[in-house]
Amino acid sequence: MLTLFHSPESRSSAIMTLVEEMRIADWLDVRIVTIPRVDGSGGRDPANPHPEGKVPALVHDGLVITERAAIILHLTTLFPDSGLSPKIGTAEWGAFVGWLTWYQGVLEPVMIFEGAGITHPWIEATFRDHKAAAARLRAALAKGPWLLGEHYSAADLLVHGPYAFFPDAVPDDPLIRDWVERCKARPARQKVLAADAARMAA
Ligand SMILES: N[C@@H](CCC(=O)N[C@@H](CS)C(=O)NCC(=O)O)C(=O)O
Repeated sequence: MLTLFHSPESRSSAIMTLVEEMRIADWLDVRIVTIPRVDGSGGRDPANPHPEGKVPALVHDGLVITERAAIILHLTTLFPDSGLSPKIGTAEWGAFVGWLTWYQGVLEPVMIFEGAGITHPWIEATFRDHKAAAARLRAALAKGPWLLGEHYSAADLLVHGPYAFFPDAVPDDPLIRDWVERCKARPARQKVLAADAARMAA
C-alpha cells in the first residue's frame, strides 16, 4: 500500500505532479497535512510520519520514504511503464539518476546559498555555484529539448521546480527560460496548481 503525504504549494507538489504525469493516482492514497509556513500559519502535523514533519513523505507498506529524488526513483521503479523515466539499467537511466541526485545534492543547495548570500571556499569547492550549475543545464538543453534529450522525464519535473517557484532565479538564458516555461505549461502541473490553490483557499 502506498500513502503520499502532501501539503499544497510546497515541495510535495512536485510529487503530486509526478503522480498526475504517471497516471498512477488510483494506486496511492493521498493525505493532506499541514506544515509550518513562512507567514507563521500552519504547523507540524502529528499525522505526518516524516521524521522532521516535512513533505513529501511516501509510506510504502509501513516504511517511510523521504526526499523527492528517492520518491521519484521509487515510484518510477514501481511503475516502470509510466513513461517518466528510462528503462532501469540502461545508460539513460544512469543519466536520469544523475540529474535527480545532482538536483538534491548541488542545484538546490547552490540556489539556497545564493539566496541567503552565503559564500565560502568549501562551498565553492564542493558545489561550485549557481552559474556553474546553469552551465550544466545549458549544455544538456542545447542537445535537448529536455534534460535527457527527446523525452520529458521526471528529471525535468524535479530540476525545473525551484525556477517555477522563484522566477527571479531563472538564469538569463533563453534555452533555460524556454525549458522552464515548457515544464510549467504541462497539463499535469496545471491540474496540481489548481487543486493546491483550491486547498489553500479552503
Ligand atoms: N529535501 C527534502 C526537503 C523537504 C522540505 O523541505 N519540505 C518543506 C516543504 S517546501 C517542508 O516540509 N517544510 C516544513 C518544515 O520545515 O517543517 C525533499 O526534497 O523532499
